[in-house]
Amino acid sequence: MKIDGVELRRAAMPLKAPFRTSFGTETTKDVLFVKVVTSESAGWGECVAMSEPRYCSEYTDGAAEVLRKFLIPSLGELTDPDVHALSAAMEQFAGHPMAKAALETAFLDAELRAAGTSMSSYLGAVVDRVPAGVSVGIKNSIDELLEEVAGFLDAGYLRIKLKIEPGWDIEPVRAVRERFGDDVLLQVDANTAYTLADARHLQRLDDFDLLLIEQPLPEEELRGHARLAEMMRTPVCLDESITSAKVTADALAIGACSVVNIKPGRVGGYLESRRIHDVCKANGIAVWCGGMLETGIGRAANVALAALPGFVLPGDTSASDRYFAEDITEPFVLDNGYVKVPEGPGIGVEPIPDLLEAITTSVEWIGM
Ligand code: OSB
Ligand code: MG
Repeated sequence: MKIDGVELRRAAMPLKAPFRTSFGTETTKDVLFVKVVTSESAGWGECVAMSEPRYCSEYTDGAAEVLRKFLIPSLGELTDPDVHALSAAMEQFAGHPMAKAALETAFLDAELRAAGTSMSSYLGAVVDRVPAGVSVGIKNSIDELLEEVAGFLDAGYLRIKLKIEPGWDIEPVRAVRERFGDDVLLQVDANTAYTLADARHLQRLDDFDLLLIEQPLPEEELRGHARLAEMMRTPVCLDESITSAKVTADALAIGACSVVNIKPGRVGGYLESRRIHDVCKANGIAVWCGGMLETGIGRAANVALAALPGFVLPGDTSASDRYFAEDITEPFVLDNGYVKVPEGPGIGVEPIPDLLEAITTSVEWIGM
């Protein structure tokens, strides 16, 4: 398979409502789509970097630059590449996992489409639908929060994740438990907003029977998480800290977490995601699939990954209408709390040309 070139496409997807976390508020999703065109097919990837480097060091403009300047040109040296060769070629450059993941996924999609194989069967999926959770942003009031959670439970979501930060933690969790009961699968995500000095405060969350607390401490603090995990009954889950299969193995070895959020963009793609899944499964550690407000392109691949056997908890694999009034692919919908795994070749969905054009802000072609 010969690579003819790569299209980088920037788009602005309006969000139905602002999404607030401990690190900032998003109102529009700044997306970078990567389309790889080969002698036999074309494939799509969605870069999950955000417009500003707040969740991690990558950001959309930076990802576009590293793709056009280093990652895409490095493929020119490859003759008849497969996804492993492509992935190896990108390893000469440090960091930038989200940019790498987008290019690797676009190529893998093209490769699988040419072979007539679905992403889910390629990765090793064992189910044809996955349970959907939803991530609920920080609100201005408890009333607003309860109204939003009620809407998501009515829609059928099987698990609720509340974003927390100092000043918005114990009371919102208590309010959701009191209003919706103990049967709701409930978890929280701090996006690194606490320090180990907050351990006594965070212990108060133990009263609410949470599934897990996600990334309470900064990314580098594996030992801090291990210490916190000893002090809390609530299982500690890592998101930002999990940057590779090697880091995952180290985190598990020291007891830094007992649950892992796998986000393909954060770890450099679906091949590394599968390795993390395998490490966790071999250690009896539950994993679930995180999200980065993906459009249907990124969502399709995430849902395929979430169909692997180690994904035993509902992911942030929500329906398209969680964030978007109109997705750019055929929308992902909730059916009794589940989202269907696409069956077609590759990621199994494509952008609808008119809808993609409508949100596109720039297009650039990089020939080989
Ligand atoms: O920490 O999981 C996170 C969104 C952007 C950046 C980081 C995170 C999130 C979410 C939303 O929690 C996940 C989603 O619904 O796509
Ligand atoms: Mg998180």
